[in-house]
Amino acid sequence: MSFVTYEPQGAVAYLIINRPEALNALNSQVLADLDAALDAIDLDAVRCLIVRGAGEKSFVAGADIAQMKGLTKAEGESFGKQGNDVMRKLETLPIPTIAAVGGYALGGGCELAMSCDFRICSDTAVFGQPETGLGITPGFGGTQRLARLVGPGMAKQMVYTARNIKADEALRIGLVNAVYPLAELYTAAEKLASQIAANAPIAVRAAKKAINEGLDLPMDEAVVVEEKAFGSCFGTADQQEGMGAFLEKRKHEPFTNK
Ligand code: DAK
Repeated sequence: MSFVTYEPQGAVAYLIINRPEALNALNSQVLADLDAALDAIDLDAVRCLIVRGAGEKSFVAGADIAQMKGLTKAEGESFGKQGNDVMRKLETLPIPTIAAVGGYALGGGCELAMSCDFRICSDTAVFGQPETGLGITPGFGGTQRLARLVGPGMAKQMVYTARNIKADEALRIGLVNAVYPLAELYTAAEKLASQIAANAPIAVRAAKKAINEGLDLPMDEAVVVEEKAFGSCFGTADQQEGMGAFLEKRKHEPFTNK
């Protein structure tokens, strides 16, 4: 049985970390299942992915502490690499991804959420990087993505103090885009995902790639990345239909991903 459930619902799909008895903590089997689930996504059919945890209490409460406790230095590095490879696969998935965080997103859970394009959360959500309180550093990109998202000062404060923050603070520092009552979280995620899925997929994917790649580049090089992304949309059926519909003052036909 897999610890990750994949649920396609038309153009939107859910990826659910399904290990509620351990608050969805990530052991190497969960990471392997996540890796396989990402590989299995039908990128022709799915236009937006929602990542969530099973149950009402937790998104993911971190990497599995019970598994990590006995690791040697070499095994720790290998576990870190397995996690990093999966997070990077998620981050660079061609389609947009939304983390819908209902409850705990700690350590590896915060890192999983940060590997998505953006995050929304429940008012019960708790974020944090508790690793230094466990005698380790954050290991699935937490020392890298958090600083890029909320700035180095706030990231360092969170990592050094290992203090958890609640949803309202996560919103204030820009770690999440919006907070909803838990009962409304997944409906809100689906609404956002449907809005994304209704736009031209080639353009949305090219925009994602351009934003991600440009963030790591000096502006002179970043704008060249953007020019290539922009150019790649021209001549597509969706560009012709989108612009044609505007000029003809009508609603565009559903985009075809062509
Ligand atoms: N790992 C393993 N099991 C966990 C877990 C975790 N991270 N979080 C929760 N569980 C398990 C609990 O052990 C408990 O199992 P049983 O005792 O029932 O068998 C079950 O989930 C329910 O948890 P609690 O009974 O503790 O539930 P509470 O409501 O009382 O508390 C909590 C919820 C989220 C506050 C608490 O469970 C908690 O503090 N959990 C640990 C949170 C945490 O510290 N997360 C960060 C983990 S460290 C690296 C690679 C990776 C990493 C770092 C470095 N390199 C290679 C460099 C990643 C590190 C982390 O993510």
